Amino acid sequence: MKLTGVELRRIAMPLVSPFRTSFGTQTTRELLLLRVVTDEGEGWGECVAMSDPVYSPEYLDGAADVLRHHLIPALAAVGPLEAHIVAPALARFKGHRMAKGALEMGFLDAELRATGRSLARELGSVHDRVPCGVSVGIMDSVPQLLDAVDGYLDEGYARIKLKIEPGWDVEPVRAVRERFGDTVLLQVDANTAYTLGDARHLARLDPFDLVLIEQPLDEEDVLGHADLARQITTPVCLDESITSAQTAAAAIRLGACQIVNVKPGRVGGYLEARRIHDLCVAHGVPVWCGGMLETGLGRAANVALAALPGFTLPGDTSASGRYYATDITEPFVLEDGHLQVPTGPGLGVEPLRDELAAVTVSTEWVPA
Ligand code: SMG
Ligand code: MG
Repeated sequence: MKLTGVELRRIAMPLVSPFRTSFGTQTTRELLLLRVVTDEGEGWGECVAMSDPVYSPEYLDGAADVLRHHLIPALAAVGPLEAHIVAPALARFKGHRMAKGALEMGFLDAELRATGRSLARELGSVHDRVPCGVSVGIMDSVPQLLDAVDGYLDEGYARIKLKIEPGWDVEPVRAVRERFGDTVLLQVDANTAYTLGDARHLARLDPFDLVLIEQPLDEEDVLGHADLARQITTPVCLDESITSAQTAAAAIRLGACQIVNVKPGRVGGYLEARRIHDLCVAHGVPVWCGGMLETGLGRAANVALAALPGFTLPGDTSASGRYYATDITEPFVLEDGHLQVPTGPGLGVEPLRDELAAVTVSTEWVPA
């Protein structure tokens, strides 16, 4: 394939309800979509960076800038391209994994569409549907939280994840356990809101039989997570700290995580995400697929990844309706707590013209 150019499309999707985490509240999800145009056809990539660098160092304007000025020109200078060459061709640029991952995703989609292969098959999926969890934001009150959880359980979600922060942790977990019982798969995500000094406090979550606690400490505090893991019985899962197969291997060796959250954008793409899956399988470490409030495009790819054999826990692969009244693709709808894995060529889904136009803020053509 030869790159013709990339269209960078900024979109803004209103959320069905505000989503509050330990680092802030979102009411609209801004995203950057990439339409990768080659001499053999087009593919779609989705950059999961957020508007502000509060989940990770990347942010949308920065991602657009590095794509425009560095990543796309570097790929344009490479001869014939295949998706698996994208990451090595961009390796001399440090970081910017979400931007790189979006570009690789666009090439993967283009290549697979051109050859009639599905992403799920290409990655090595073994299921035709995947069980889904839901991430529940921090609320103003416990009754409000219980109503939200009740609604999600009614919809059929197979697992509940509560966002936590200091002041919103033990009580909401206790309340959910008391109201919905011990059989609900329940886990928590702190998005780095604690320090190792909070170990005794976090041990108060131990009696609630949580599946895991996700990223309690700073993303760079891998040793702190290893120390914490020895002081609590809830399994520690890393999200923000796992930026590559290499950092995953180190975290596992150090005992910093018993479970790994894989987000393709965070680790530079679906091919690196698969390597992390393979690494975890080799170490007997359960993995699950995280989410970044993707549109139907990123959701399709996440569901394909989540169908790999090592993904033994339900992911944050919720239905489109969890976040968006209208998705830009045919919506993903929960059936019996599961989403169907797309089987068509490439991502297996495409943006709907009018829905995409309705949320587009700007487009920019970056020629190769
Ligand atoms: O897509 O369902 C989703 C989002 C799940 O909680 C979720 N993601 O740290 O895991 C995480 C967060 C990151 C994004 S929060 C704005
Ligand atoms: Mg997380």
